[in-house]
Amino acid sequence: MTRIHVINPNSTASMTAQIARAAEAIRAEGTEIDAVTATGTPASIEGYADEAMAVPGMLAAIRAAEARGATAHVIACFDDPGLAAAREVATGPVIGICQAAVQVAVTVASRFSVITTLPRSVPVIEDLIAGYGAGNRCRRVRAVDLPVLSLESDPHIARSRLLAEARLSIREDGVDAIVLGCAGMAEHCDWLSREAGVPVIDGVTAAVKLAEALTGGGFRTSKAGAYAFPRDKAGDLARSA
Ligand code: 5HY
Repeated sequence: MTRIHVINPNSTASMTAQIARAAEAIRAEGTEIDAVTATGTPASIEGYADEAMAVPGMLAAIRAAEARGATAHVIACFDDPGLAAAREVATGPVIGICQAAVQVAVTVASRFSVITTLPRSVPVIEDLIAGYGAGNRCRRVRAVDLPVLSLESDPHIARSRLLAEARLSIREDGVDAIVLGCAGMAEHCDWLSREAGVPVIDGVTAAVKLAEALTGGGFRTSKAGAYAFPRDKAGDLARSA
């Protein structure tokens, strides 16, 4: 049985619904998608403080999903917030949509650029991509200069900006693929690929398919090292007394 927990770390349910639609559209026969909106987290994640404030609610959702039998987890936020912490509390594999999108991009293209929302997210994503070892394959991280939630409230503006930025990237960056740098862009993926004429990679799709593959291969997060479950500290002080 494959049951993929897709957690939206921000607290905007309508964004989770869009993410869930994208996951349901590409899931394999027999895969269950358990899409969840985090509670007590920012309405959208735009930078380091929002990320930090989203992690506790996200970890609680991961623990609850494990109790419901999740075989893998997808963190549906392109900042991959709390990815390592999530792996500590999970038994199934935990996949961030940025990491998954990057793995697909370096497999299907020689060079890619990312298009995200606000300029403040550009260095965050640049550092993520460098950490995933793909810095030499990513030409540039671009931004459409729109807040995350306006992708939903102003979809026509979002599409025109995405297409303009994608065309610039193909011309200026010399890329053969584009990565969408926000979970809230998922529903524009196929349209943008047709209009731009290059493969466009949505991290939700990439992560859900990777989660299916890892589940199918029986892979689980290793508890032999840094991703071991968090220690219980209750007895530590008593021992040192
Ligand atoms: C995301 N923020 O995918 C990120 C990406 C961004 O609330 N969901 C968010 O645009 O910063």
